[in-house]
Amino acid sequence: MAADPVFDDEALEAARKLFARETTFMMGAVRMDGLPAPDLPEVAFAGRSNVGKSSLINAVTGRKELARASNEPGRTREINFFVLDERIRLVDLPGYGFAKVSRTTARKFQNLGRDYLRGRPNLKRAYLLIDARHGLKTVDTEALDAFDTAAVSYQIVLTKADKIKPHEVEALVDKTLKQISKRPAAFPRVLATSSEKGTGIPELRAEIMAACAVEL
Ligand SMILES: Nc1nc2c(ncn2[C@@H]2O[C@H](COP(=O)(O)OP(=O)(O)O)[C@@H](O)[C@H]2O)c(=O)[nH]1
Ligand SMILES: [Mg+2]
Repeated sequence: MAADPVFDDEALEAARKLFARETTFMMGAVRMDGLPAPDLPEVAFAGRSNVGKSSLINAVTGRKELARASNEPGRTREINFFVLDERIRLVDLPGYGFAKVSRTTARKFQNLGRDYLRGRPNLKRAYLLIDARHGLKTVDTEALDAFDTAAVSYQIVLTKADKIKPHEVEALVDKTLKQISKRPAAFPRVLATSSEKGTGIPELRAEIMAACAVEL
């Protein structure tokens, strides 16, 4: 919802074409030593459970069932890897802020996510998803701290923008930009998306393409 479009029509069209190519589920990993070799650029999606990570991966790849297929019980606690056009890996990190699991169990998943973020040499950018109805919560702030500590470039993506009014989306983008302005690893753009309506999806594709420095 930025006033100046960051990507021109050509960049958006290139990204549309790239993401129209095949995306496949590669594998799930439960431990750091089970990760695929770091031989492709990766972007990772992080956020609280239910924030809309799987829906967003489905929306950018135009595949309704892709991430849901990996969303069976157990799978959401793994790191799931999807490969686009055999050139970019999209990484679905375990959700944090579980209400129903013990703190120890929750911490273990967070550690896997944190270890991944800390130690992944081919990670080009992490997307931290924030529910547009709620904005940044304390638990998200902890995730931001972890990103900043790990010096991983991350970008905030608001999800479910269709659930609030357009002027509220704009206000939340501005507020969130202010909240992250002093964070060293935060990318200075906030993207508002709706997987339901498709809002912001072309822009997110272009962001990913640019972050991975991939050309058509
Ligand atoms: N209205 C609306 N609902 C969404 C959107 N994205 C996700 N949801 C819903 O939010 C719930 C959680 O989504 P999911 O992608 O499974 O979240 P995850 O746990 O982060 O992977 C599901 O019921 C989705 O249908 C969106 O853009 N708009
Ligand atoms: Mg999910």
